[in-house]
Amino acid sequence: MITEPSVQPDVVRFAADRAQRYIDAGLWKGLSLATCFDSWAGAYGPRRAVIDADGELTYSRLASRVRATAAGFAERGIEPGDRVVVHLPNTVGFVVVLFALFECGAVPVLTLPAHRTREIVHLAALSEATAYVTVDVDGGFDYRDLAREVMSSVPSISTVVIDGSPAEFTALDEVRSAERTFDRVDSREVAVLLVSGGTTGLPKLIPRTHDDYEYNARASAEVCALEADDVYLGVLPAAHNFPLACPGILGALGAGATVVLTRDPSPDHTFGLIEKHGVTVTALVPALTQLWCEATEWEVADLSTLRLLQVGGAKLSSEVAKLVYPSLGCTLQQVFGMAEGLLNYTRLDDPEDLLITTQGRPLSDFDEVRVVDETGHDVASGETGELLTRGPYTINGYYRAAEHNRTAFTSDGFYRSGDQVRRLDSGHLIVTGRLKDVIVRGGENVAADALEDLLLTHPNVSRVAVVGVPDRDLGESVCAVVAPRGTPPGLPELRSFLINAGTARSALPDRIEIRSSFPMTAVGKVDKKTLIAEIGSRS
Ligand code: OOB
Repeated sequence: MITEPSVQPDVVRFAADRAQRYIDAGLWKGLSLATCFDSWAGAYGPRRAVIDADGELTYSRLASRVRATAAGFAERGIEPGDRVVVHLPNTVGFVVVLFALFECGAVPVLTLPAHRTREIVHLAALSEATAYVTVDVDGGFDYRDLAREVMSSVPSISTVVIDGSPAEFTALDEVRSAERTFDRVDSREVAVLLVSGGTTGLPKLIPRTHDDYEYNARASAEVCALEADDVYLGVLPAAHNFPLACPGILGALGAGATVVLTRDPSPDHTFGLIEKHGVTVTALVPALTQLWCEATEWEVADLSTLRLLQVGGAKLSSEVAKLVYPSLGCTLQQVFGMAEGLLNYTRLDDPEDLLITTQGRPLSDFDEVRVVDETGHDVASGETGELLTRGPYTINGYYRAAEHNRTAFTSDGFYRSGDQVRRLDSGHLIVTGRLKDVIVRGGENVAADALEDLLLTHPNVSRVAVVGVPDRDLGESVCAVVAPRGTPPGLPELRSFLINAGTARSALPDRIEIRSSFPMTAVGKVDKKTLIAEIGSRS
């Protein structure tokens, strides 16, 4: 028998007929992000492009820094197609490095500041990156120590660049050479490798092309009505899809707006920035949203310029959603997105009940969304099922992951999101849970999210995470981890509260843990895996 050699492509491309439809419809423009950036710089030259704690750059100044840095990268051996691990906090340096890599045709691997040796070594090795760009010290952590570990464990890395004091490495400020021209990159090639957001196992890499990512940012900017007078505040880590391209930094720069970047998401710092720079739009995860809303009670700052608060990354409870307008005075936009592609937005003129209770509807008319049961059949409208999707900016496979792609995608190219949703007749989606966020207690399935939603309506519960902890008799027991508001509630009280709300006895929490804070993932979602490990290690 002759066996085919196993060819494992790095990237699964868009099917030709779909690609042609996206081009014909004018969604994909056939431009690389470097070409786009050039035209933005040409159109908006003297306007302010980016601002951080150390200063600001106009579009023209940013463009010359980008061109000089791109030339410097090339002089240090970075070639078109090379992968470069970018591990930077929210600074102007991040924006310069990102566009300089686009300019010289390299592919940034966008890691988050909270990632540590385990993730960075894995991502650098998987992508066979040739360079690692990071910062000296941030948030009390010395990234140069991490750079040493990356250098010694990943043989492909030959260059380390540090934004700040470089120690034995190269300073970003020195990576500048006389400008030169680079060949234009094909817009169907990979522009960035994003990191998957899962909280289990090691992250995967998500290849986003120039065509799809540019459309992602431009269409998002349209939905948010971003214009040149807008000021976008980047609070979440800039390397995450949400603040990077939904519409985020790329959408704002494409619209000629100003981007303000901060490393400190706390209200006492960010409220001052909103007032100082006249911020109009920003994006937060639910936990920060709640903190910001509460902080308006004691922080005195003029937030009147803020017109839009985007919230996404995890389910926003309707309790917190209701607080946004009264406390911050701006429109709430729920965003249900994924680095893999599909974005859902509530629209600026949606009625209030949709803004508060739904996670939005697909960005593009070309997004295909299916809601299916366990057998893969479409459920009736309004029923819960798993969301499957494909479309003009959704990947067709993870990077270098042929094995995993076989189960993560259907045979006709739909991405299996693992998210459980309900679709309303308006097309708006309500996220009801994660397929995997189910606790199996004594053989019965308990949906953690459903319990969390109910518990949040208890007056003494400020925040809650329901997790399954290993249990000798039940397999898993249900633990409600509660950050209290006022007097901490007791277990009997919470159980009778849930019974009154119609919860089955088999799904009641077996225990309660009172905590003031939760462990968070790199972008600020509750990190249930760590929470379970912490609880497990104490029981
Ligand atoms: C965003 O992207 P990722 O890749 O970090 O995480 C994606 C996952 C989704 O599959 C879903 O499980 C969850 O995060 N998620 C939400 C949500 N937004 C994301 N779950 C409930 N409600 C929401 N609003 O998190 C992301 C990417 C782009 C824009 C916004 C968020």
